[in-house]
Amino acid sequence: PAPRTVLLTGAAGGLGTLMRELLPDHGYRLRLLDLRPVEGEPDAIVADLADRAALREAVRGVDAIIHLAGISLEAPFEKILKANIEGTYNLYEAAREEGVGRIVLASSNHAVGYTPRPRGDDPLIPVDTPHRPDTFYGLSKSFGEDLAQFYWDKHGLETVSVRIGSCFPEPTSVRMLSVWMSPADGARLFHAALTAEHVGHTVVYGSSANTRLWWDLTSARALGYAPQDDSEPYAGKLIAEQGELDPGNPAHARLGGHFVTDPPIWPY
Ligand code: NAI
Ligand code: 15L
Repeated sequence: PAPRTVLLTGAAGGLGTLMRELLPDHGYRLRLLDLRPVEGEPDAIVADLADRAALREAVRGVDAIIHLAGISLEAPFEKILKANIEGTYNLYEAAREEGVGRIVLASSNHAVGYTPRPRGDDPLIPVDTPHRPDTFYGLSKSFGEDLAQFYWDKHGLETVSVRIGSCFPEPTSVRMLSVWMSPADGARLFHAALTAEHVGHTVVYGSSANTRLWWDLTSARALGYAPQDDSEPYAGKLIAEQGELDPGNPAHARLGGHFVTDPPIWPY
C-alpha cells in the first residue's frame, strides 16, 4: 500500500517548508520534526537528532520518513559529526527499532562534488560515479549513503538517497541552470521515492529536466519520476548578468561549484 503518514525531519528549513506546502497535494499526512519550532505548526515535534528517545517516539507508527534535518552547508567537522553523521545514525536506529520500512534521505551533489562537470559531448555523470566529497558536509552525505546501503543489506530497511542539486524557487546562478530542482519537481521526486516498489537502496540525482543537466536521471525516472520543469527560461538573464561558466575557474570546473574551492572551516 502507498505510504500515507510521513515524518518530515528538518521541517522548519528551506526545503522542509517547500515540501510542507507541496506534499499534501500528493496525498500525504505529514508529521513534522525540527530542532527549531515550525512556524504556524504547533503540533510539530521540536527535537534534536541527538535525542534518541524523542526520535523513537517521532517515528512510531509512520509509513515512511523524509530525512532533511541536519547542517546543510559546510561547517566545522565536530558539528557535522554530531548533526549529520551521529544524527542520521540515530534516525536510522529509531526507524529500525520501530519497524519503519523506508527512508527518503537528503543526500547532496556535494557527496560527489569533486567530480569534473561534463562539457561538450561528455557523458552525463552516472549515479555509480565514486564518492568524491568536496567538504566535511559532503563527506557526511557520502556517509549517509553508505549508512543507507548498510541498513538495507543488514536490516532490510529501504532508502532512496537523493543527491539533491539546488532546490529553490528559482535558479539564481549559472551553475544552478544545470543542477536546479524546482520545488514542484522535488515533491514529484519525493513522491516517486516514497511509492516505487522494491527500491532496496537506490541512489538518484535530484533535479529538474534541465537542458544543461550534468548528471543522469535514469535511476530517478526508473522510480516513476517524470520531471516537468527546465531551468532554461532563466538562462538568458543569468548568463547576461554573470557570464558563462569559465573552464579556467576551479569553482566552475566541478559539480560542487564553490564548495570545492572555499577554504575549509577548521574547528571552533
Ligand atoms: P536548511 O538548513 O534550511 O534546513 C535544515 C533544517 O534542519 C533546519 O530547519 C534545522 O533547524 C534542522 N536541523 C539542523 N540540525 C538539526 C538537529 N540536530 N536536529 C534536528 N533538526 C536539525 O537546509 P535545506 O536547504 O532545507 O536542506 C534540507 C536537507 O536537504 C539538508 O539535509 C541538506 O543537506 C539537503 N540538501 C538541500 C539542498 C537544497 O538545495 N536545499 C541541496 C542538497 C542537499
Ligand atoms: C547543498 O547541498 C546545500 O544544502 C544547498 O544549500 C545548496 O548549496 C546546494 O547544495 C548546491 O549545491 O547548490
